[in-house]
Amino acid sequence: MQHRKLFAGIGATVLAGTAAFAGIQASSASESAAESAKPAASAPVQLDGRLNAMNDSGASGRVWAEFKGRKAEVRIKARGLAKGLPHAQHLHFGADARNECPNVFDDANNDLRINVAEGVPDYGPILKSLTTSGDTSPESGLAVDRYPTAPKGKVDYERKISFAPAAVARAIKNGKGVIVVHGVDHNGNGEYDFDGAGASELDPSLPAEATDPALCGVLR
Ligand SMILES: [Cu+2]
Repeated sequence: MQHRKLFAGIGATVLAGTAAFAGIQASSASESAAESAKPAASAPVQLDGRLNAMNDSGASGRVWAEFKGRKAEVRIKARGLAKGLPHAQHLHFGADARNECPNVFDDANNDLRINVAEGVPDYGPILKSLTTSGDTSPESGLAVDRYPTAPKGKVDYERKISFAPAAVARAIKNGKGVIVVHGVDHNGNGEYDFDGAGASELDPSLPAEATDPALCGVLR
């Protein structure tokens, strides 16, 4: 019984120690200790996820989020991204979305790319723009001057993000948020240009290279 508690997870280990002491007095005491080992509503919720390459970006990464109530400390570490170019990154969520990452079958127009629009049935619209400063609403989705630029292809990002309403925060905590890092240098010429894949379906003034997803991962 005590043995099982030790493997019950982060935080529970400490409580299991308390239960061991309580167990000396009475078995009912050990039961109430087990009861308190259940996370309270306000206890931090830890999520993480692997970021997998999309569109042959060659990138890889990881995401973590620690929720305290409706606020989350979000961290993204990635490598292998197009160097020295802005990489828009968002937390996507849609109540009607599948809450997962796209796959090759989502390439509706068979152009061998998954653009942002083709991924929307999977990950939904932007919920949070994971900018380096200022606004984090969907309006900053393409604020390319406020996103990491991946020197040497690497991103190490950390920021506290507020979520509202509570139902949305709950959905993310329940594993329905999808992280997408955008920006793929399809033709490998060291810049986002229209020769790579034409204009973005989101904003024709931007090359599709700037908006195509490079990494995707579900935050669970
Ligand atoms: Cu996005």
